[in-house]
Amino acid sequence: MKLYYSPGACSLADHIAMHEADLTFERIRVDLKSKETETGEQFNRINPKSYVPTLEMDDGQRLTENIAILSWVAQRKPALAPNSEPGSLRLLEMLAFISTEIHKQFSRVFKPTSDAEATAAREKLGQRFQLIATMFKGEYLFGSEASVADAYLFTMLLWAKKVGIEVPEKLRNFAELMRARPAVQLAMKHEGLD
Ligand SMILES: N[C@@H](CCC(=O)N[C@@H](CS)C(=O)NCC(=O)O)C(=O)O
Repeated sequence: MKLYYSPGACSLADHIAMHEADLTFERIRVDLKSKETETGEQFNRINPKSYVPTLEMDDGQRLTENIAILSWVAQRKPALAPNSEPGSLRLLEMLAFISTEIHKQFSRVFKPTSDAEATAAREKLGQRFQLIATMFKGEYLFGSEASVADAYLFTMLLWAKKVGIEVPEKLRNFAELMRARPAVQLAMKHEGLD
């Protein structure tokens, strides 16, 4: 199994989740500017969408999209999904919120078409982080155990820190808790992140 990733990109969430699930996999770094892999392949040929993450299964099938890959990882290790009813839908709901309402909003911060757009996106992100902080059922999003959605949120919090977006104390504490997890430390080490 191969995970195509770029250091510090959203694929870090999948990388962390795969370690949390104790999966054995190869990591292939992708240069998102040149669209070349570290093995010298044209990434567009591997994933015509041309973005990470991309997961290649041992039978050659490829899975793309954070929501799908993280859901797949949670199916491999059900402890990484909430166990209260309806667990899989609550997970999907959370992954969709993080993906469409937080992750995608960062594009407008990283590559704004105007200063006004960047300001509006930062404001929106601040509100969304405030909101997600109220959704926690415990130390982690779904209670006392980490889920694949926590790996995704942690990655978004690294981005927030990088661009100086203030987040509530609950999220700062959560990020520290995540950072102490062996799976997170391993993934960050592999990606050359602090
Ligand atoms: N909808 C995709 C978006 C993935 C995405 O935005 N990937 C970024 C890195 S965080 C990327 O590879 N961007 C390169 C590009 O779009 O050219 C998902 O959620 O998996």
